[in-house]
Amino acid sequence: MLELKNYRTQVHNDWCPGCGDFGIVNAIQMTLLEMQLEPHRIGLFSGIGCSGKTPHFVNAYGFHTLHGRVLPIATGAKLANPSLTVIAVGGDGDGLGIGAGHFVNTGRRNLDFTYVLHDNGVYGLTKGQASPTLPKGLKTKSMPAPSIVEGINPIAMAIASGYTFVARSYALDVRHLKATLRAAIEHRGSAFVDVLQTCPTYNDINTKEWYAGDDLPSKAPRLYKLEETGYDGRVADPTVRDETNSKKGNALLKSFEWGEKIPIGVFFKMEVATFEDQLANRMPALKEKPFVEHDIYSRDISPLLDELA
Ligand SMILES: Cc1ncc(C[n+]2csc(CCOP(=O)(O)OP(=O)(O)O)c2C)c(N)n1
Ligand code: SF4
Ligand SMILES: [Mg+2]
Repeated sequence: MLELKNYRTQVHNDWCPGCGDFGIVNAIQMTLLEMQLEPHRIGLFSGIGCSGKTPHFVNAYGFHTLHGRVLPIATGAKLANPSLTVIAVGGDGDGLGIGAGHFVNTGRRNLDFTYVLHDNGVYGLTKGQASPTLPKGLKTKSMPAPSIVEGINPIAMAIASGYTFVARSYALDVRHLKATLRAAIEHRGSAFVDVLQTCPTYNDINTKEWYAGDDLPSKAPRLYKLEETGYDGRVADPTVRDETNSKKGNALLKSFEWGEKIPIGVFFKMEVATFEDQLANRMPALKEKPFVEHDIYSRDISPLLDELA
């Protein structure tokens, strides 16, 4: 029986006190524990940013990659060894700024993996510039003037790109985040989880108090759970185009709800063939065994060279 300590490392953590990233790393460890996934069967990859340090603190395979490049690396790992549980993590700048092209094209593939976006509205590591998710007109304490560009809606972008599981959670609601991560990991296909993350050092707008609704006359929390409202984003039969389209449309509409009320939970879910399954159908050698088990060094490639000569 694996215990929480099996998912922890001894690496010193230098995130700022109160950073929402602590909630995310705790939720990841608790999800892996709940699922009893063995650390050597997990690949956890990150981009660059404060969020990029996450794999340092989780005992699993994986690494801290390059800014905006976590998704190609996670894709390579999953294709080489489909038996791995692959989780990619990264910041909103990492995934929706420099890595936006990879975000879109990875969604189109429907690889069986999970992508966790640390959505804090700022470039935390580089001292708080506006990230692509910061709405137009807002000015955090780290900015000299309000943003004059529109913010990206990550949920809408994920749905438009083809992710087949699209959800949102909150870094400071570890119970909800754990349940959402588990559902994302269990989903067969590309799962995207937009995690609203507080950055107390640079983002003084989307704070813990703001999410709790302290500034509202009602004092009611901004975040509410989709699953408690009767909303159902699951496509029962993906072969029925009208159903798929209407579920995507509902999810898009919901994703633009942002203000006094902000939905969290599963916006969209659909089970269709994964990229790996389709690839294995096309390449018989992969059906037999994964890339990682092929002896590529002693393989005789002379028939292939003769064919190309
Ligand atoms: C190619 C490249 N460009 C720019 C940088 C500088 N840089 C490092 S982290 C970062 C942004 C981090 O913001 P985000 O991805 O939102 O992560 P956070 O720190 O907020 O978790 C930038 C621009 C870099 N490391 N590499
Ligand atoms: S700068 Fe923000 S995101 Fe980075 S560790 Fe500090 S609080 Fe967290
Ligand atoms: Mg960020």
